[in-house]
Amino acid sequence: MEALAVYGGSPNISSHLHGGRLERNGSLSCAQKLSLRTQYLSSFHPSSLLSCSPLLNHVKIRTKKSKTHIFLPHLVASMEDVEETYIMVKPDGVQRGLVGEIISRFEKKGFLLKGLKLFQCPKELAEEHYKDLKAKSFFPKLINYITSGPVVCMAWEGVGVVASARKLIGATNPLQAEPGTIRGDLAVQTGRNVVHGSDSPENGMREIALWFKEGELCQWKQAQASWLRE
Ligand code: DAT
Ligand code: MG
Repeated sequence: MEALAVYGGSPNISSHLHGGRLERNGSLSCAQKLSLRTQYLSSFHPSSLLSCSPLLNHVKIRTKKSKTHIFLPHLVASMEDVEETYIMVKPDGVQRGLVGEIISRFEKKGFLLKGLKLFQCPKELAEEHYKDLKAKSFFPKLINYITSGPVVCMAWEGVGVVASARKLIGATNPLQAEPGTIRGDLAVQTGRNVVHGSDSPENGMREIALWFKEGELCQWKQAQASWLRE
């Protein structure tokens, strides 16, 4: 058996998923994506755990011999772990000229940038995005802040990207954020903490669907993919 290069991540599970019916704003709902992901993974029968499969046409495999096999559980595990997260440079980050610095942290880590735009957020969208905080006393100030100037919206993809991005971002209160994190290095106050990151894979999908329209996300493969994941 020869399997020299199996690209990790899921540019293809995503395009598979995005091939389905789209919601108003062009993205599948969390439930739709999870359901499709489950269907996709359950299509692997145990008897084909070590085989060639038409489902794997999208997987790039270079072989020395004519017959190719890959070990499917390994591939399934790597697809299962791929997540998407919504990262946003808040208006203070844009005004302070920190956009490049913040994008760079995620780029250097090796995540895949799928969507990027400068955007003036309307009040209704800010309220929907932060709806879980509606009862908080700081909610009106938070909405004013997020809508006070352009933000930079980003969709990032990768294995474990949600938790990793939260680590890169640091604690909500920048004074408690560790040095080396974005907030720890670049901010001093909770109400001006320069960047947002989704707090769960489900919210990652929800927020990307909220902030990006159909056609604004790009499916592509990183040239460096095989240097990031074995
Ligand atoms: P995070 O952005 O770290 O996920 P969160 O979801 O609890 O934090 O809150 C969202 C944003 O609301 C946060 O980035 C800044 C603002 N915020 C949270 N707690 C606050 C507080 N006690 N006073 C003022 N703003 C606050
Ligand atoms: Mg949050």
